[in-house]
Amino acid sequence: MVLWKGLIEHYREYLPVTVNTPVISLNEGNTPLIRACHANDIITEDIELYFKFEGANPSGSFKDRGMTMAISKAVEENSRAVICASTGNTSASAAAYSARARIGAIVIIPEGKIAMGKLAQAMIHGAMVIQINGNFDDALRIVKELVARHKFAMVNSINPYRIEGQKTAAFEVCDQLGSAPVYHAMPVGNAGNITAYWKGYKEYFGQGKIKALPTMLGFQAAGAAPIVRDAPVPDPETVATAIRIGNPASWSGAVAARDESGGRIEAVTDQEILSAYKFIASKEGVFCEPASAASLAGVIKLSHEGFFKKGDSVVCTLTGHGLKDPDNAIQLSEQPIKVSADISAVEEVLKGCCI
Ligand code: AN7
Repeated sequence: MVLWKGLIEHYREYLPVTVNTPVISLNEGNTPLIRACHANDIITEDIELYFKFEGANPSGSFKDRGMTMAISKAVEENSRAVICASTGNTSASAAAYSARARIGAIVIIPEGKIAMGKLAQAMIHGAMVIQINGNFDDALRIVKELVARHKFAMVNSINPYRIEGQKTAAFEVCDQLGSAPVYHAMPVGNAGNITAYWKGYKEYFGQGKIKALPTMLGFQAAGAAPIVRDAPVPDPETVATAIRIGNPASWSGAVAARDESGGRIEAVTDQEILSAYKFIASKEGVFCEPASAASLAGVIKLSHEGFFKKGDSVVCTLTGHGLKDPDNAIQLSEQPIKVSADISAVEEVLKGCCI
């Protein structure tokens, strides 16, 4: 058996690490690329649809790819504490890797607008959790001001090591498929991930590992779609709290990925997001969080416009695990049937079902 040692070890030659970098890893990466089996239900054209399930990372989101790099470099540079603003997943990941590295983590989050599982993670890993009476954009502004004054290492995706780690997801997709997909679809919030994937694909192309580049498709929530509208959104709002961001830090990276690849960045409504979210869970057996489903919601929307061709391979990144946000799952599902604890009561509700 060959142990997967995490993405820094696996893709070391592509990453800015040296023999002196202490690798802080939770064996992240190597996530499944799952072929959709019911794509025909929702997509007009006969495409090959795949999910890159990043919820299978150790803290349950793609953020672990960037965080193994950012925390390893922070330790190499003798930082004692890291800081980030977050809609939840960055804080969960930063807290986990900081715990492992035995350094402090400070996370600044919007009060009441982060999914319960993510808050639980930051707390149990021992981060200092500061909730502000504002949104993610306010939190990021405060973090930027703090790092200008104090000696914290900032681990938001403005930190270039985060992008370096996250680009390995594109490498994995190519290694798993044997080529780049024709289209790569993903949710866009702070826009670090689309920037990272595009960098990864270009590097693999430059190394001759793939013969063609994919076209990048990014999707923002309609109530938080600054890149689509080409202007910051002062009060972003969406059920997909992970991407409730009005002024993305990697805005220009996302625009470059779109334009260089000849792709699109479009908006999807909360209803479209939730319907894709339910489809992925109830028809494909994959539980992702609502923000992740923006990728498939966008692919469905484009398919209705006749965008794809028969046989196109389309990869949707499912960025985070559904367990992070149990409240949305419970609210959108049929409620459990309550009966007394005897077999006849249970049989009564089963009548007309399967017996
Ligand atoms: C599940 O945790 O910004 O476009 O602070 O958690 O790279 O920001 C999370 C973002 C998509 C968007 N899906 O990625 C944070 C944070 C999930 C996410 C995104 C996020 P970017």
